[in-house]
Amino acid sequence: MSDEWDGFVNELVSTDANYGLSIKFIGRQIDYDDFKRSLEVQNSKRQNPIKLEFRETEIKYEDDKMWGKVREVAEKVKTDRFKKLVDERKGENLKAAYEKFPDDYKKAEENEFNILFVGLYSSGKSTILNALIRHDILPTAQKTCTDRICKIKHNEKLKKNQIRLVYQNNKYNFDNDEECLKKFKEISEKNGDGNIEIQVNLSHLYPKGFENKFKIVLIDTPGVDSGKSSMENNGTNVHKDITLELLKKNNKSMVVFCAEAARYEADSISKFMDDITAQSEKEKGGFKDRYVFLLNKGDNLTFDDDAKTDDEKIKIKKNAFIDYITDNGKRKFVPRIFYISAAVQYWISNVIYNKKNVDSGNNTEMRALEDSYDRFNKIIAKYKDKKYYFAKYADVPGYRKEEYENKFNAEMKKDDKTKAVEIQCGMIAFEDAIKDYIERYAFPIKIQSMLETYEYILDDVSKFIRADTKTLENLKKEMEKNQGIQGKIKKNQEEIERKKGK
Ligand SMILES: Nc1nc2c(ncn2[C@@H]2O[C@H](COP(=O)(O)OP(=O)(O)OP(=O)(O)O)[C@@H](O)[C@H]2O)c(=O)[nH]1
Ligand SMILES: [Mg+2]
Repeated sequence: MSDEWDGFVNELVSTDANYGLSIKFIGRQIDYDDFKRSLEVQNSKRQNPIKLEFRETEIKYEDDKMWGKVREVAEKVKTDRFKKLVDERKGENLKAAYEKFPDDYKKAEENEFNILFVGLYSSGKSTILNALIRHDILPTAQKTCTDRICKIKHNEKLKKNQIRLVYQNNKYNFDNDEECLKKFKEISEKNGDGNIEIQVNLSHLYPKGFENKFKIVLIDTPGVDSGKSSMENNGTNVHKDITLELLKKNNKSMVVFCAEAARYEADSISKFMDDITAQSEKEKGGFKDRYVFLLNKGDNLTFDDDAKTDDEKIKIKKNAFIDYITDNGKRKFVPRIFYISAAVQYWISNVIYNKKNVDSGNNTEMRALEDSYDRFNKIIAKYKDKKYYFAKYADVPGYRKEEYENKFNAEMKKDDKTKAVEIQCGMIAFEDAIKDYIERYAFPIKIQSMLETYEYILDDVSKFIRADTKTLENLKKEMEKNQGIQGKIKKNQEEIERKKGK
């Protein structure tokens, strides 16, 4: 298949056909929007666009309604009448579960949506996070740097410049990045226990209408292959263990795996991939796209083969990476890959937009970041025909790429080179992937977590009361159907992207 392959529409309707396509859709609103947009983009690219008709659209499984139903059942489980039923049962497990239920339920309802940043040391996790949160508060360095887990939590009450750091029950408030970074380093340098929590306003990472539904929590982890970690612990890599443990505990979170575009081979990756593959095989439908792979430091990427076009070279590199992490296809796993340069995004967000003062003497880290920015600009300038560089190869739906291309052209017209370069460096595409993921899955995941807090209790007690569990059974059926449909649409989209890539 060639690059001109445009997906479904062309597959179903031949290029010279003069008939239209009538589509019946049953599913969630968000999937419908996605699907409709994809088909419209495909159609607009045809020489003879056909008439697309969306009819008999049946929007099912509305999140808010489902939330209401799960709550309704939970309230029933809390009643005295129900408690009496539990008391009458003999099982100790049931009683223990029932005792834990209110707390578990409350936690699931308050739901934090975790995004875990894992990967090799010095691959740029902390730099990526600084760019993502629009602050410069996580220490970054060319040597092994992060040595404990740091959680960055959304706090809607904080203003754009405000930061709160929580460590061992102490709260420190800052209104500028420098002070916070200083405190962060001070705590890291002491060999004390405990993880650091940062609170900032992360509104910009939420899709519209989702801010009140859960808290986004970004988690920075130490590099899994860190030399420092092994040396200090008799050769055992504690960092890897911490991270694997975290990965297991957060079996519903989004996982962002970071490596360098030009250096990703390491023994620890293999173990990681085995874990991830095993986990993802257990997961149904769309939850699979909770794993995202970032190939960072794209500004360092060199292409040695002059006979090939730039497009071909990136594709070859991407395929080599896919072969590596899937062990040449042995691991059944479809990775979503994003080439990025966090340094470029960091420079644009913090230095150019936020006007950070970089004249801080002999700062090698800053100089290195600036070098990356310059280098990237040179690459972009060299390829005059390059439209949107890394964003073009990001594993996002086609309509997103259309958006980047249009935006890029508009910025170039306005002669805003910074904004144009920002699109090219790939971070915007990655941020969109986060938003899309949240919009599509975070809420169903929350509902499912709530359901899980009493599913077992209800199953057990159901031997007594049929009426209440009927609601539960229906709910479970709906959840399953819902996931099935998401999975199917996702598969179609992947198919489209895959064929396009060939
Ligand atoms: N050239 C280039 N360098 C980068 C980029 N992103 C990060 N770096 C540099 O890579 C080094 C490591 O970055 P960190 O963000 O500390 O990496 P990390 O993954 O958090 O490292 P650990 O915490 O030690 O695991 C720093 O010197 C960064 O400036 C990038 O996109 N391009
Ligand atoms: Mg780090």
